[in-house]
Amino acid sequence: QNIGTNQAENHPQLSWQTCTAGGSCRTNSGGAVVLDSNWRWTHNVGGFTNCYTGNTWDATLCPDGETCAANCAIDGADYAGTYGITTSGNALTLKFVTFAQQKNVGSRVYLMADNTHYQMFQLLNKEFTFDVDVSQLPCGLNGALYFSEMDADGGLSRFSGNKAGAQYGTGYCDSQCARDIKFINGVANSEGWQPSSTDPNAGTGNFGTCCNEMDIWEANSVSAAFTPHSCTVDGQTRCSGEDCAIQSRFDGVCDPDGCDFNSFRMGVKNFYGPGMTVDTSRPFTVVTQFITNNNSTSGTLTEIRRLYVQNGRVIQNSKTNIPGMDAFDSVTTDFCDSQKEVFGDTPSFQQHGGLSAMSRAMQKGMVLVLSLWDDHFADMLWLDSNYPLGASASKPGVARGTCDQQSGSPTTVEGRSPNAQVVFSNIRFGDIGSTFAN
Ligand code: IDC
Repeated sequence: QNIGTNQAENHPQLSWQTCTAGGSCRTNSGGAVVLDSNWRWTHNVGGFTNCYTGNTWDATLCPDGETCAANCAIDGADYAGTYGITTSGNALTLKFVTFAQQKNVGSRVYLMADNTHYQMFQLLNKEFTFDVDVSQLPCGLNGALYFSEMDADGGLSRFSGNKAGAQYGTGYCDSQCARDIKFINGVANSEGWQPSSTDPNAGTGNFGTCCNEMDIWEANSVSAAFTPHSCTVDGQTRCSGEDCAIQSRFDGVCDPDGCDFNSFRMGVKNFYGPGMTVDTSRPFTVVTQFITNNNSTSGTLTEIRRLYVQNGRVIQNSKTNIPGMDAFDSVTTDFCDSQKEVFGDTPSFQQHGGLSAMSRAMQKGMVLVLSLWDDHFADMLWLDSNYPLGASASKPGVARGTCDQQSGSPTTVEGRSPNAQVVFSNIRFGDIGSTFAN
């Protein structure tokens, strides 16, 4: 996994702020985003021959994972032209479908501290805030902002086969143990690669890449969720076999479902949406607070709180309105236990370490991920419609939003809404209460 030099890599600059109690925020220098390596042109070292085309590997350059990594390079990106990624001051826009020489769908970028390192965030006893415009995100899309427990250098120092590092967006991991990643631990994931039957640009290999994940924001204009996901492994970890949950969803080293707070799913159907309490036809501010047991950064995570600000008004999160549940308005162990029990869901979050595992990842430091995606596995119905298919919408936990069950197929959304986009802006991080006007 070498660096390709056919196109210069220039990270789009993105300014963001650090705030301290007392209310002062200062702009950090050097803020920028980098495109994940999976989206990049992958070709032979020093040449123009594709190592990977569409959703298949070149058998000559890639007879096995190690040789492939040694033979292949990932190149620089034309952020705006190829991928529809632009920044202006403190705002990042991710466009959905971009037609250049080829069709590109969605993207994933990471916040950088410098040219070769991701910005690490230690979230305990802190507050993370951003503004978002979801008005152009219809059913089936997900404009996501989240944290993954990736290496600061993308794995460059840990894996000799990885010569590209964070500068080229390597080292991704998440709690789904992503198996569509082309290089993991400096080795190509070409062995056992199965091209996707529905995605002309994706496939899955024998390996996956797992780590703790804190989904601050997974949303479109109809529904939103925030969700911690835990793992039994520490830091970015490659999985194979059933550790990647290949046969059965809950067999892996990470928790795929998480402990999700979606206001609609938690029984308040007029809270989030166009013209609602949080009016998604206009931009708004999303505040997330990571409360610890001793109100200090040395404590352990006990609660994840959510606030919104719109038109200068602070909006408290909706309160759970589900028979058999208390009026929870935040994610706590009690909320997770009660929700899983009342909805009849598998408590895989708790089984993989729950808030304690999340707490350890937050103490260590996590990387900020921003992405726009559509869903080839479940059409995003788990976020914005009734899910699972076939279950009665009146059963608590099934209804997650007002989208039609036919609305979210990638073919439909890419065809009907290629110009969809999300804008994330004004990222602020700091002491509790310091990042927004009360
Ligand atoms: C969701 C996760 C989300 C992930 C998505 C797709 O929270 O981060 O991207 O799955 O894999 C279910 C669904 C499950 C949901 C989960 C929460 O099967 O897909 O997880 N959930 O909505 N049934 C009950 C709960």
